[in-house]
Amino acid sequence: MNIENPDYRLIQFLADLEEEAVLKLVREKINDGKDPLQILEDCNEGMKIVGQRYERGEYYIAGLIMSGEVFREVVELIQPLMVKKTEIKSSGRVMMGTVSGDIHDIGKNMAGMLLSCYGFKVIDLGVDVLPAEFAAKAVEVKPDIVGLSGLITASFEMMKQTISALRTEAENHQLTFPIIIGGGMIDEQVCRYVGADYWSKDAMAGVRLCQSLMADRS
Ligand code: B12
Repeated sequence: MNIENPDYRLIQFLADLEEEAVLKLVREKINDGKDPLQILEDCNEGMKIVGQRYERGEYYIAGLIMSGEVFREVVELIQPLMVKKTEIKSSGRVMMGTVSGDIHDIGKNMAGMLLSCYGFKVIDLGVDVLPAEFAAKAVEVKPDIVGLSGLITASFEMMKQTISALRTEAENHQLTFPIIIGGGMIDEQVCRYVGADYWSKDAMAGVRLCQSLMADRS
């Protein structure tokens, strides 16, 4: 995704938790045929400001909850456009979930929604998923790619444990699948620490990565 043409009004409305103003502006943008990905990206920028305000003690947990609710409503408005936007054909199977101890799912759901739009079959295990659950499900569904999401620092350790469990089961059952990690605080260093194959902090970049991984497999 890019932020070449950010709409600072939308970013600001979301940062200020102005629910009605956000939804009104998003509806206007949809009616004007604006790029739905750009709308999501602007909202994502607003969420980052919410996080910063929370860190500075300007917002409390209620602010985080509220921002999540507003973002969910925006996704509801955007989702029908995304389905119509792309042709549906099977591109591969991606199993994904948020690791144990972490209940953030907005980014994971967004990545899953985009992957579905681009023809991937998404097996979503939900949030707070234990390493053993990931591993058992991988044996059952034999995914082409596994995506782990995590937004809090504590998730890094869980990603590490989850990846270790997944690799053990993959070896026992002769499965091969690359593992991608995603989330706002992920970087190359985290990727190396947890032992993932790839990382992405952008859902659309994640889709492109999955497309290129599938191309390499065929
Ligand atoms: C909304 C929110 C919440 C909501 C979540 C609602 C929900 N259903 O998800 C609620 C209120 C539940 C919440 C709770 C908490 N939160 Co919170 N939360 C946020 C907030 C403001 C926004 C997160 C978000 O949804 N962003 C929008 C999405 C679209 O962005 P994203 O998740 O990064 O996803 C993008 C990419 O990362 C990528 N992506 C994500 N996953 C994946 C996976 C794959 C495979 C791929 C390819 C891509 C991908 O795609 C997305 C789009 O590009 C962030 C601040 C921030 N900006 O990150 C804090 C934040 C993550 N929370 C934080 C904290 C501290 C908490 C709590 C501990 C607060 C508390 N005291 O209880 C709890 C933790 C609960 C738990 N155990 O998980 C901190 C974490 C800090 C840290 N270092 O650990 C943050 C960073 C705020 C801050 N700056 O302090 N939170």
